[in-house]
Amino acid sequence: MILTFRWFNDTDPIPLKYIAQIPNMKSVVTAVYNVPVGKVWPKEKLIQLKKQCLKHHLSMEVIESIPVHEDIKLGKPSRDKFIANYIENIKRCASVGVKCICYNFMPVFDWLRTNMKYQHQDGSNSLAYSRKDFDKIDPKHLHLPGWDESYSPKELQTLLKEYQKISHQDLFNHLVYFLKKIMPTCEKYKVKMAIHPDDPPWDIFGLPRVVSNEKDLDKMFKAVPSKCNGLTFCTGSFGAGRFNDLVHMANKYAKRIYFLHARNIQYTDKKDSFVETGHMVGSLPMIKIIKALVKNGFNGYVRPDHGRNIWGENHKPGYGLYDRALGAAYLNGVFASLEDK
Ligand code: DNO
Repeated sequence: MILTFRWFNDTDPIPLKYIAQIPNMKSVVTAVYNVPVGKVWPKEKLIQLKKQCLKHHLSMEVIESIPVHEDIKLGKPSRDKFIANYIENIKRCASVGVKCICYNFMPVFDWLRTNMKYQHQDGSNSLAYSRKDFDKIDPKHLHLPGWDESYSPKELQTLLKEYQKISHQDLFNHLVYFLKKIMPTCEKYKVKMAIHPDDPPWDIFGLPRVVSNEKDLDKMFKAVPSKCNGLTFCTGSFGAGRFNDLVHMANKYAKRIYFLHARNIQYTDKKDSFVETGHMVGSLPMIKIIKALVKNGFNGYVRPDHGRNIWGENHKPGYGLYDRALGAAYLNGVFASLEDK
């Protein structure tokens, strides 16, 4: 495995120097953040980011994310223009050595939680989701830190209305259209696309979601079999859906998994509520999942995903240094013992 760490570059209070001090850290996962969704990223910015990483002996091989413009997800006529820009971004990333691009196809909203600072008994805090709190949310006024994109209340209203006409099958068709258009470029420049699952893996606010479970993945890989069409296996996202058998999925899709987001959650009710926990402890069988991946030849990028705020840290939810560094140490141990033949 290749150990990586997400870094929000210009806005990230965590210096690359600290990231580089984590044992076995190899690569930085980042993106260009100040360019509107759908526009082309300046090449100079990518070169500058790469130089910053190299200064600390870290590579920059994974981008998370190049966001997909809503017109592509909605299948509007303007999508071709945005897909052309997306293709240009893939080429520009490839030109600075990027090998894997994480993205998602969730309409309007990225990941969703109902509590940014759930207090644990040990004094740490983390992200959490509860159905009871979810039911109180007005989607027209929603913004969560850590999202790649967010909209004004007016834009949200318009978008939500536009999606009323879009069925699951429509959204899936639009995903396939997008993938078929970008695959030739990915193949030519050897860039692997790694779609991030829906988080949580079910429809929210009446919006369709099509990357939530095994059936969705089978359908997507059947429609677009190119090897450049791959998956970000986000354990916490798939795992929030109790219908998902993560060990089975890790076995089945190992060869399509190019990026592992490892994080754990603890179920807090019998239905769909959960809190995020340290990487080692929780409801998800992390060791069994990683064993299944390694057994099936997984050799991709791994990053410790969301951590708690611990040791007095008060960071962007999920993205502090300390708990993610502990997660990295844990993942190092698990992978080292399994990969040692
Ligand atoms: C949350 C992240 C997601 C992810 C996007 C990928 O912490 O895992 O925001 O980056 O869904 O496009």
